[in-house]
Formats: sequence, structure tokens, C-alpha cells
Amino acid sequence: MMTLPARWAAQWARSPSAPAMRFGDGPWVSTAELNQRSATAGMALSGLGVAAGDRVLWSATTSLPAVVAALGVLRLGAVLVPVNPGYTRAEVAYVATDARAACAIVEGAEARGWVAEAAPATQVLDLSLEPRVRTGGGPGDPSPLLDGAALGDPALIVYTSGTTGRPKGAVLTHANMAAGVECLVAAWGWGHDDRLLLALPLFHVHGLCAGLFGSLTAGAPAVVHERFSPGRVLAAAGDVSMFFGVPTMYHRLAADPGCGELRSLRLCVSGSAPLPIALFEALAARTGQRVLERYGMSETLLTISNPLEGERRPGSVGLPLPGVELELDGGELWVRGPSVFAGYFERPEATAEAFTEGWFHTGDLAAIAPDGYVTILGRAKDLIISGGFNVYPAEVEDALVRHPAIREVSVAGSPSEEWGEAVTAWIVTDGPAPSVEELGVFCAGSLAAYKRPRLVRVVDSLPRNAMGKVLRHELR
Ligand code: MCA
Ligand code: AMP
Repeated sequence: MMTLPARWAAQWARSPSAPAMRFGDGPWVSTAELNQRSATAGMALSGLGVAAGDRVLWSATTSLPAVVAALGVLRLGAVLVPVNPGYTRAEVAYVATDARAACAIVEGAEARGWVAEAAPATQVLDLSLEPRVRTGGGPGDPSPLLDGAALGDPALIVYTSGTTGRPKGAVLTHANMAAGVECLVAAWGWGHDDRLLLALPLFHVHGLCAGLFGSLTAGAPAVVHERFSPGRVLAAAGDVSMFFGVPTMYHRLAADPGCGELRSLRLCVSGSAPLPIALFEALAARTGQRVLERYGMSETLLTISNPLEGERRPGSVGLPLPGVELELDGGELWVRGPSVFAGYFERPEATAEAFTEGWFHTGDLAAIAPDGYVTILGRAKDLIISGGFNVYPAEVEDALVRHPAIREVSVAGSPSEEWGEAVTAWIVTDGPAPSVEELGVFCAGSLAAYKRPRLVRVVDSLPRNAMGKVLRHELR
């Protein structure tokens, strides 16, 4: 087994004129160009003092310079820490501080200022990798060894709240990444002739590892869209063979009069949240696509998938991918396998709590049929999934309870056809109740847009158990 960057570099050198990716309707970027530009990025970072093993925060919307910078980080053997470019000052500052990044590559000028202020030792760069706020670092090796990371070295730190608490950095090694990505390429028959339409954000495992790294590993070109738009996806469908999306994307595609354009694709995959059976069936009827649903987590990469050949069972996430073992503990799904992460960054206790003898506790409730098909039944963890993005109720409650008119608040998800779950706040007020719009403005400084409540319900009191804990399921 090789690390992914070493494998990509070898493939790029073998077929330098192959198309690697294009952004929207822009020109194709060849593998030779990607090879040269990502090597230059890795060397530039090294020249600025970034070394193998250093953590590099990376926050940008989807673009070629953003992809080149991320590949440069990985080729240098530094550790990529993706951050949502829609995060607020508080959210960015938290990750910058917690990860103790040597360097931050940040697209937005305002966000660069936030990182510089929160983490003065971090060298802050824009996407051209020019130092913008020179604070830390120093001259480094201008001719570093690229693609030299070992399989056991960390490659990626993805911030996620796990089953409880504040966001923690899940450390994925090069071995985890290679195992997780290579098994998808094999399971989904991903070949050079495929073209993926990639409109997922690149700051999550779904878009980054399955979408981008999957394409690079398969040696198959990707057509990359900066943001998802159903019209643009359907207009591009004739030019690609695969599409990966979250259920909210499929909901919007199914509602589009042109959704029949999906018919020509070889494979449509859904994940990150449950794909409702009714949506699966509507898509099958309108497009002929039996969308392949699969399951994953930031901590484990993708571990369960419906088969390419054979039954794609609606409402089920399918069978464990090769090398993955599953177990149920009191209904909770436990996972073991080569793509399961090494642990949470500098949190030995949280890591110890998340594992039992190598089995990772997913916090998801599941059932396994006698023929092995897995159904995700719900969650043991307090997590809302809205449009494929995870929202932790406690974080939203902490922001809302600061509002002067809110005495008590509890946050949970309400069923939503479009978003899967909609972030909903049940509030007990002092005086006139604030509107959902007012609360949105109120938490705009502390919560990214997708975490803000979409629904507000005023109640006289919150249901609590004998210990005083709010019973969220009774609210829903
Ligand atoms: C955007 N908004 C949202 C969401 N996305 N609100 C709630 N939930 C969301 N998911 C906000 C916008 O900020 C905006 O707020 C308002 O909703 C309307 O935006 P709209 O233009 O309709 O939304 P959009 O920009 O089109 O985004 C919808 C989306 C997006 C394309 C479905 O949410 C998305 O890309 N989701 C994919 C998430 C993902 O990749 N998850 C993978 C993580 P305002 O009006 O205030 O401006 S899970 C993972 O990686 C594991 C391994 C796995 O299994 O895959
Ligand atoms: P994240 O922590 O962002 O990686 O999100 C992982 C969580 O997304 C999992 O623990 C599940 O709760 C959820 N998830 C991912 N794929 C599916 C799916 N196909 N069906 C149901 N839930 C899913």
C-alpha cells in the first residue's frame, strides 16, 4: 500500500496529458499541471517554514488554487485541517487555537484576521501562499522531499463533535485515507473512463475524500462546481458518468422539471444523512436511477455501502465495505477497520471513551438484517443533520440563551422534507418572544448560517426528567 499523494504523483508522471479536473465550464487542468502546481505549493510552504507533520488550517471555497494548496500540504507530509469558509469568527478561532496550526491557508481577508488574532503563532497565508500576516514560522527547507510521508503519519484532522461535547479533531492517517478511498474506487467500479460531477463542499470528508481524492485515486477526471445548483448539475449531466450528493441535493434535483437528465449517469450515490425511501422511489421513477446509498463518518470515512451490482435496498445503507467489521452494542453501531481514525487530536480521554478494544462507537443506532444489510434507525448522540451538515444542539443553545428575552432553550431537529431535519429552538421567554429572523441576526456572530434555527416554538416550560435534563424527544 502507498500513501495517496505518492500514488497520485506516480500516476500523474505516467500519464501527464490526462485531464484531471475542470472547474465549471473552465478549461481542463491536466495531470501534469496539477503535479507541477501542487509540487510548487508544497515547496512554497516548506520555504515558509512549514514542515512535515505540521498542521495546516485550510479554509476556502472550491477553486483550483484551493485544491492545489490542499494537495501541496499533503505532498509535503503536513496535516490538512479543513475548515468551513462560512464559519464565524468564534468557530474559526476555536479550530485555529485547538489545532495549534503552524500555518493557515485562508481565502477570506476577514477570516485571515480572525486566525491571526486567535492564534498569533500561526503563519497566515492567502491562496497564493503569500504570507499576509507574518507572525510565526521562519525560513524552511526550499527543496523538501515531497510525497515522502509514511502510512502511519497523520494526513488529515477533521473537526467534528463526535458523540458528545465540543468539536474535536479526528486524526486520520495516510493509511486510513488510502484504505478508505481505495475501497470506494474498487467497490463502485470507478475507472479512468468515469467522470464525477463534484458539487459537494470540499471541507468535509464526503466531498474531499470520497469526491476529490476518489477521483484522483481512480485516475478519473472530475467536473467540479463551486456550489451545488440543480440546474447546473442537470445541464452538466450529459458530460459526466457519476454524481455524489446528500439527500437535500437529491430532493432539489427530483423537484426540477429537468431531472430526467440524470438518466444517462452510470452511478448516483447518496450519503451523509438518511435518503428517504419515498425520495429513492421518486428518483427511480423519474430518472431510472436507483441511487446507491452508503454510510460514513468523519472518524471512519465510508464504511457501509449498497452494492454496485446486486440489490440496492431503499432505506438501507447496504453491506460493510471490504475490511470493515460491524457490531451492535445495545443497538449502537460499532465499527472496526483500516479506515477508522487514530483518535481525537490531543484528547486521550475522548479517544478512550470512543473506542472499546479497537471498535469505534458511532453513536448511530442500527439494525443488521440476516443477509447483512444495515439500516440506520436513528441516533444515540444529540446530533441534528440538516442538509448533510451536522449541528450540535448544545452549541446552538449556548448561543441562543444569551438573548435577553430567552430564559430557557432547548434545540432539536424537526422533520423537514428539504433539509431532512430543520434546526428548531423551543424557548421559554421573559416578555415578548423573539422571531426566528431576530434570532438569526442575534447569533450571526457566533453560529454559521446552517446552524441557526429555522423554526422557533414558544413553550411555557421545557419537559425535564427527574435529574433536570431536558427531554428533547418529547419536544420533537
Ligand atoms: C445552507 N444553508 C443551510 C444548509 N446549507 N441551512 C441549513 N442546513 C444546510 N445544510 C443555509 C445557507 O447558508 C442560507 O442561509 C440558506 O440556508 C439558503 O441557502 P441555499 O442556497 O438554499 O443552500 P445551499 O447553499 O444551496 O446549500 C444547500 C446544500 C448544502 C447544497 C445542500 O447544505 C450542502 O452542500 N450540503 C452538503 C453537506 C456535506 O457535504 N456534508 C458532508 C458531511 P442564509 O439564508 O442565512 O444565507 S458528512 C460526511 O462527510 C460523512 C463522512 C458522510 O457520510 O458523508
Ligand atoms: P460526520 O460526523 O459529519 O462525518 O457525519 C456522520 C454522521 O452522518 C453519521 O454518524 C450518521 O449519523 C450520518 N450519516 C452518514 N451517512 C448516512 C446515511 N446514509 N444514513 C443515515 N445517516 C448517515
